[in-house]
Amino acid sequence: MAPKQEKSSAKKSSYGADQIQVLEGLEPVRKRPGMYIGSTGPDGLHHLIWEIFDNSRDEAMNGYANRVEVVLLPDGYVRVIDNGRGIPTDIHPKTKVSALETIMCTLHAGGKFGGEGYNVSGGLHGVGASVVNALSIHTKVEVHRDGGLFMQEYKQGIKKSAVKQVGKSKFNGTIVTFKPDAEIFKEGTEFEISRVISHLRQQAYLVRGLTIHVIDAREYAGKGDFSGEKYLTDLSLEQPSQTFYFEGGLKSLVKHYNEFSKPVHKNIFYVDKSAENVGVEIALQYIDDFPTKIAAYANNIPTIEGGTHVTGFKTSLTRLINAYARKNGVLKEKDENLTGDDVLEGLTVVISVKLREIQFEGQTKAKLGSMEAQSAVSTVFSDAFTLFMEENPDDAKEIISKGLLALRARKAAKAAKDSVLRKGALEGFSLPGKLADCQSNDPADSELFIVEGDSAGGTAKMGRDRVTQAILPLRGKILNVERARLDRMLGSEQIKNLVLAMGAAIGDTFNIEKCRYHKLIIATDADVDGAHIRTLLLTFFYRYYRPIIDAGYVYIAQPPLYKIAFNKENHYAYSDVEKQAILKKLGFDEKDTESTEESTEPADEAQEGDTAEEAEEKVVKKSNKKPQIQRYKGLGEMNSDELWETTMDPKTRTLKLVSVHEAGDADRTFEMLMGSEVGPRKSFIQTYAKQANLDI
Ligand code: 1YM
Repeated sequence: MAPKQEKSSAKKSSYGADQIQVLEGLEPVRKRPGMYIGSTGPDGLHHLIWEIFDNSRDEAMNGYANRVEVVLLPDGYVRVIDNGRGIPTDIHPKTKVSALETIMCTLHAGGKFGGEGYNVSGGLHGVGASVVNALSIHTKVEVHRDGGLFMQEYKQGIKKSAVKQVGKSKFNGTIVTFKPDAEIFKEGTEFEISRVISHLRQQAYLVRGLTIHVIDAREYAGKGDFSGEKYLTDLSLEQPSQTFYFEGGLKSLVKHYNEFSKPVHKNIFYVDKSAENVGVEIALQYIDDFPTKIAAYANNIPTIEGGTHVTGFKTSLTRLINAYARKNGVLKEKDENLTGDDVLEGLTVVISVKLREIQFEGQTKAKLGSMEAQSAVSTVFSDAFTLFMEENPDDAKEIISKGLLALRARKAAKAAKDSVLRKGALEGFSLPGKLADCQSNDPADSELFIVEGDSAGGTAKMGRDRVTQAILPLRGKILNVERARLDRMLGSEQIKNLVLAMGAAIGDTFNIEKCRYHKLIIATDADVDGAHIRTLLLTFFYRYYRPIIDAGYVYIAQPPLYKIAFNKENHYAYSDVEKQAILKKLGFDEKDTESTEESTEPADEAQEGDTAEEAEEKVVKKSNKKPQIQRYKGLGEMNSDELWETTMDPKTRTLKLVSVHEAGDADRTFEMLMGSEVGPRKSFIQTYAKQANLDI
């Protein structure tokens, strides 16, 4: 395709060949490719595309191009096209060769972009087109510029001939077509389209208004050779292709990140301004969840380890939110400030800075070191975010409530730790009186049943295998207090007993090696209180004993929901479906059953013509009347044999292993239950009241 000229190419070319610094040849690149592209594996291979693409993208960021196409061609070729000014082709005064040739055939020649705009070139090692050229078996550059079409080809970085004008052109732009050298990329030269797409999609977010077209034309072999322009002029739209264009830039990216979460405020904050010659673009929105997502870029390079721009942002955010909360009386004089961590909870933010001179810390370029980025981010963000909060008071209110919730949770956790760790609280390490311990000293064999209520505790004590099973009853009442907070619970005798029984301490002194049981089994009733206590215990484990969950020590007991007594035998059902199945097996329907009394209605008479089984079934029905179904609401309703048989006997019971994921859900549920919103709590209790029996 001859690049079409679109609206953005209005600025005048600013480049003159005399601006290029001339440096060494390309042998070092072929000798030690890893030094220039990181590796010669798939990462390095794909890096070649990013390098060429980066030049087009820089041209777009400087305002001269607004369209880039990346095409995977048959035979391992890649083509990158932009509608920028075209790489200059005039003769360099010192070297007496074309600027294009200098850029393609010498090392470190691509970096000087003059004083105008940003020098945002900077792939992994800031090397540019010459490295790609050196590592390709064949490269061809076509430049549409100054009314002409110029061309040069290379083999392993060495030119085949001088830059030639091969025709006229009414367009401006650059086309680079290259085929990675299989001699260098020994692991293979096959590009992965999904990887290309995901990288370029990301880039499209970072350069607002840039259209990136990705085409996989690899299957399209046979029509014309690679040097023809047919692929693009005639055929590109028949190929599987994707186009990325994000009008909103980083705002669109935040929206994309938060797609499946519930935002706590409606408007996404967005700013794009410069200060101290640093371009700063930031978009953010809070979601109703805990994790913080910070995506930071410097000159479009992901800075995974953060750096000065992230520091500048975090400091300002904390300061601004506290200032706003105080100004509006949400935080009173005596209240303590929200911390950095408080204001980060649930935050999705993308920070992108553009600098002329960029400094990274360490070798990987994963952390920005440029100090001017810190103050620039601080300046730009402070002004814009203050304005945002003033203009969007509803959003501001939600953001601050979110921070306050985090602060409360943090204080609760600290209070809890202090109270449990209070000097002496765990001293002497005597086991709690409530605990009916097991005889075994081997944690791997030992189980702790955490049972709701003294009465169920008593039954469990009688039913258990005392060699391996310990019972700790938790008094329901205390834990049942609907609105009690975790800190108070931890101050409670009940939870302290649990901590002592487990033997692994808590907080800084926690040591999983000391855990006295490798199975901690939560056994609560199948009702709303039970669900509540289970949520609380899971939250407790999630917040204070995550490694114990990770180790797979935490379980939920699965007591049966129904006892079906029939013909002097007991059957247990753990779900409604199972109840139906058992009844069916016994030859009954739900309507034939009784929940309490025995039926007096006559059963069918056996008739002649019945099969043997039918006759037998009817006899059974006749002689034993209807099955009785008992619904268990609590563990205390079972006798010790029943409890052993159904819930505790390792040979017959089922236990549900608790995953971190599940405990995390409990933690969120807990927050919801303890939070100030009444609505969700009410609906939780209503749902649970209905579901509790199905759920266990
Ligand atoms: C498909 C790859 O390389 N496009 C591209 C590169 C350059 C220019 C335009 C450009 C830059 C400038 C002036 C300038 C480059 N120029 C240089 C150098 N696409 C692709 N498009 N005129 C044109 O920055 O002043 C290096 S890259 F060094 F010659 F200026």
